[in-house]
Amino acid sequence: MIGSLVATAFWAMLPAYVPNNAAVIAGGGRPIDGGREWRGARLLGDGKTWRGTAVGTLAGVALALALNALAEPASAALGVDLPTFALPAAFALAFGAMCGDIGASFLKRRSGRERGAAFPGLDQLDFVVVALAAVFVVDTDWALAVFTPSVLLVVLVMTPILHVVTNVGAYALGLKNEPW
Ligand code: CTP
Ligand code: K
Ligand code: MG
Repeated sequence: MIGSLVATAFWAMLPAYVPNNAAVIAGGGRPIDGGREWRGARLLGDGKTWRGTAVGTLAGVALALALNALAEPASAALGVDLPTFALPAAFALAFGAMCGDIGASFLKRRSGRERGAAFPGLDQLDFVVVALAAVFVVDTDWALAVFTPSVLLVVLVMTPILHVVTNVGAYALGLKNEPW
């Protein structure tokens, strides 16, 4: 029971988990805010780039399409009914995740935090909240069917744990400047 909830939550959220990690690898180039400041601090900062955002979004959508091809054998192997992703849902999860991360940087700059500073809580959940909100708007019936209250609860508990583990891992591998 809990195993199938975790499998469903992880599978359904993968297109939202991958974009941030892809952006870390692909990031660089022109910042989205073009260097502009607002109220004495950068609007978003150098850590939010066009390339990172575009590559991250595409990576999330591409992963969703790959999962679609694997849904049947994976469901059979695990004995769980894993969902497939229509293109709008895939895009909402991936782009929503990137927008959540960008929104968090906006809030970090407003609260005087420099690029790379930690904001516990926000760092771990920003992308999930916006990705979920986006997919509920874009593909409401699908989202209601997949993200039942118990799956949502698993997502909210599991995501911060996965976020900490992947970021410490990326830091250890030298891919990230900070372990958060
Ligand atoms: N990145 C990017 N574009 C994005 C998100 C991330 O290019 N939309 C890249 C940047 O190179 C960034 C790295 O991924 O430095 C790590 O992402 P993150 O930790 O979110 O950014 P920070 O540099 O820590 O900046 P901030 O304080 O604004 O979160
Ligand atoms: K972040
Ligand atoms: Mg960071």
